[in-house]
Amino acid sequence: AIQNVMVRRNILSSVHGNIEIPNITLPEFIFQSFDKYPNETAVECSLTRKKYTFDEIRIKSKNFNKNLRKKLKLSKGDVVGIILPNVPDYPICLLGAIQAGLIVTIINPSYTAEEINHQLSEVGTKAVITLNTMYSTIKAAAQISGRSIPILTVKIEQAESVSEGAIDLNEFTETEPQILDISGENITDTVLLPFSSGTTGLPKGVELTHYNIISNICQVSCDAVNHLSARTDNHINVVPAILPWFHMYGVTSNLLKQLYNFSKIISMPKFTPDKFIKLLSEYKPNVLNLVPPLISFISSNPLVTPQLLERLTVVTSGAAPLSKIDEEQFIRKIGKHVDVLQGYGLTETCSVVSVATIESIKTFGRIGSCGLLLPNTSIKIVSTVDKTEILEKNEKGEILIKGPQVMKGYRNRHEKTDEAFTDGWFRSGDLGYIDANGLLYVTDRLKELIKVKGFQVAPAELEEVLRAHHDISDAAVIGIPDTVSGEVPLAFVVAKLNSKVDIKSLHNYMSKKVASYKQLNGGVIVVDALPKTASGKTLRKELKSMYNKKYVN
Ligand code: 4UW
Repeated sequence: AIQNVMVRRNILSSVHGNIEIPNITLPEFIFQSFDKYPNETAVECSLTRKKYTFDEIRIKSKNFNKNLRKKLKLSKGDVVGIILPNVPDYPICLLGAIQAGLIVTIINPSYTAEEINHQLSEVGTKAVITLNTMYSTIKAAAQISGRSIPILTVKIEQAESVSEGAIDLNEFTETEPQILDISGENITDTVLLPFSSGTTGLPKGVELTHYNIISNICQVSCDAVNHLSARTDNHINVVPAILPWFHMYGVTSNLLKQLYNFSKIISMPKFTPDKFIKLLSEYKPNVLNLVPPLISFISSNPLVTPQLLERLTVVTSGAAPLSKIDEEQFIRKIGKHVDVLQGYGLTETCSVVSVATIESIKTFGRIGSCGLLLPNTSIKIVSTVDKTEILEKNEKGEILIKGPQVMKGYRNRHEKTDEAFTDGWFRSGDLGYIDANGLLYVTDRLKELIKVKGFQVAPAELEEVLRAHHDISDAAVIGIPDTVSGEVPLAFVVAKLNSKVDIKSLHNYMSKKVASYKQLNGGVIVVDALPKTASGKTLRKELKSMYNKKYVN
């Protein structure tokens, strides 16, 4: 039952109380109940129809684990990169590498060679898994920093011939070599390294452990929170995987949680409106994990008819704020029988911190909050003015988080890790408050981060790329609101002495350097100088208000 939020010593704790977290490794946790439906489809590609059963995922990932160690001589703590779109082989690679004692860094396959190289080198990656069709791009990316690493590749079509120099993934998943299972796994060992820029600076590896990830799956799967109906012989949760598995929301909520709960996952390698609509009509899902731009897409596209979503009962939304208007439009079109559950999460918290539940919606209505804190999760709200801890309900401050899902730290970045914690509390860099019912509201972002369609865009990264341009001496990037993407980056640039910045060629330059969602779609403004603090730090806030004064009002 929902009661008033518990407050003790300035700490706001979950109304759901605490649950027990099993003391086992992530693969053991995921596989523990796979033999309930061994021969049922676990993941199926909506385009190629390639599919794996629960048993196939378990067996192939075990084979992959052993071959990685035997043939590539990889050992405990080595980092491997997965640079794949959502394909059914993804969980085999992920769980296989983790079983081998390796650490997996998940990389966006639409990244440019330089972005891929940054992530590979930042965490010392020893091998990568990618698509066969991407082999030469990935090889070139790895070679930027002089790296020659084994590249395993996945074939989309069976008929494809394996690229010369690549290792066919099938060679590592079909047979089990003679090598003992690894032993001595500690559940506080790091297993996953997604990237996040945190509150400031460049993207860095976020160290997540077996325990972090298992905790988050247990937290969102406990009776009070789980929105999936229990699987029975007569009921299967059909869940499309449109959210990319290289992002935390995708990999935990849209992949691992679904495997754990025996959903049938329908994967889609790349979102396109027509393929998504085809997926809906062919598979009639009952649960959708979405981000706000996808919710708006469903509301506004006349080809997405309510009939296509007739089996839908639950939608989750996260990664960026869901506006009241967007939520209302969606409900108006699809029907009041659908629960839209907004959640709040960060890569650093292994994804989810809080989420609305079917019961909280019933009791409190649809009021644009990010729901209730998950079990075992506490927060503090800290004043942005004087850093005091705020006790009053409805009063805004920075959200500080404690829970078993909070990361160990940023890999090889001790200073950044220290900055991210205050007395053991993780600083989210988000502004928000808790109301009298214990519902969390995230109202603004204090940190530099820009969110485009729910993806992270770090201003520092774009500024570094801009400053490397031959006509630019200084640059600052801010996020501005956008009706389609939520936010888009806008750059202020200062030209070098006797140089002129040509905006068209600057856009062209950026398109070669960074992925498409990081493009300066908010525009470029050439200025004489950037406002700075006495110590030389750019005053982004001033740029924001300058922009608002000039262009918004
Ligand atoms: N409202 C306002 C929100 C919200 C938000 C996030 O890319 P990252 O690091 O991570 C994520 C993860 C989101 C997520 C994961 C799993 C899940 O089930 C779920 O809810 C359904 C969400 O986005 O970005 C973290 C930053 O994104 C913003 C916020 O600024 C946060 O620090 N953010 N969710 N509902 N803002």
